[in-house]
Formats: sequence, C-alpha cells, structure tokens
Amino acid sequence: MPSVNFSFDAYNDEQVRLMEEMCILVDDNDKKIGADTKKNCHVMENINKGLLHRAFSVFLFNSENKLLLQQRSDEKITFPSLWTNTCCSHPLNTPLELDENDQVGVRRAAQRKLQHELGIKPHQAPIDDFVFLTRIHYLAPSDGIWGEHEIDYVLIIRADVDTEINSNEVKAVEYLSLEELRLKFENPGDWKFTPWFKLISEKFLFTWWKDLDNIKVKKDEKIHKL
Ligand code: DMA
Ligand code: MN
Repeated sequence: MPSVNFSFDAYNDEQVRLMEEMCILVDDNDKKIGADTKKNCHVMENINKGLLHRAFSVFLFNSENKLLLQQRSDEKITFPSLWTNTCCSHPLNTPLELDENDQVGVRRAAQRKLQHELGIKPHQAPIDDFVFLTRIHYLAPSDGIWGEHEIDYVLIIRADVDTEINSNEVKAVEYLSLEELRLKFENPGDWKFTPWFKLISEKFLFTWWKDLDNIKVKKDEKIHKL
C-alpha cells in the first residue's frame, strides 16, 4: 500500500514509533499475502481498499473466574481510553510470530504483549497455556483517520498473574466477574468499550465463560465474519 502522509505531531512519540512495526497482511482465508507497517494497516483510506491484517485478542481469567480488563491509555492512536479485554495486538512479520503450527506464532505474540502492556512475566503466562478458540473477521472505524480491519485470533488463558501496567499503553485494569461485566454493559456509566470486545462478548464470551473448565471443546477452525 502506498504510505498515507499526514502529520503525526499530535500523537505520543512512543505510539508513533510503534506504528513502524510490521504486521502480517492476509486474505479473507487468513492466508499470508504480505506485510506492511502497523500505520498503513490502520489507516481507513487503506482499509477501505480492502487491506486486512492478522491480530489477536487475549482473555485472561484468574482462578476466581474473573476476567482481567484493561482501559487503553489516552496515548493510544487507535481507540484511546476505551475499556477492552486483557490484551490485544498483532503477531509481527518475523519467523517466530509467523509460525502457524498450533497458532504458536500468535501465542508467542500474546505472551510478548502481556509483558509489554501489563508487565506479566512470561513464566506466569506460558505459551502452552494459551488456548486458541476461534478467529473473527471484523472492520471497525476508530475516528475519521484510523480503524481496524482484522482477522483476530481469540486466545483464552487461565492464570493468576502479577501486573505492573505500562502507562503508555494502559490507563487502568479491573477484574470483573461474568455478572459484573453484564451489569457494566447494561449500565456503562463513563465506561466506553472497544468494538471488538463488544462483538466477541455478544457472540461468544458469555457462553465460553460458563464453561471455562471445558473450554477446549469450544474451539473451531472457522473465521466468523462479525
Ligand atoms: C490491536 O490491538 C488488535 C486488536 C484485536 C484490536 P491494539 O490496538 O491494542 O494493538 P497494539 O497494542 O499493538 O497497539
Ligand atoms: Mn489491528
């Protein structure tokens, strides 16, 4: 994709730097077709031409079956300040994170970003403890310029972890039970949620949540267009 030129002056330097990461471009079947910068992948002008990339969403539950949510920092360029699932990002265009055997590339990326965003040490979130559930394909604008268009791998992990938030990425964290999250959706107060978290929650999360002890049977090979 040709690079879109506009001023980054209004944005946080570290978040601008991260826009140079190389994401994996895929077709509708999640087959790799190339690579491009995080910046180019998230510009609506390119998304509207069909540019699609690979991503992941982690849902971390503690031993009380509470879900760890995060509020994105005000510095995030896309979807700032919104509440969302534990951690989201993109596997990068590197041999380790491109590895599609048992979704290990995506699971490696998930472990890397849990540490980067939330300070969760890798030994508290072992690669083999991430359970891949399914993939969703969705498009969501953030503002006039930015948005998401992804095939998003949904991963669940059950772990009791220590967090130390990276304030450039995350503003706050909160553990919520199933009932507490239901109430938040009904009565959000000043909480606003990311579109992908709402989509995954409405379609899958509450049924998965009731069956966490038996979660592997919920796995499918489909790509759900939401
Ligand atoms: C992107 O998340 C991935 C999804 C599923 C929306 P993000 O904007 O938090 O990515 P990053 O942390 O890399 O900026
Ligand atoms: Mn993305």
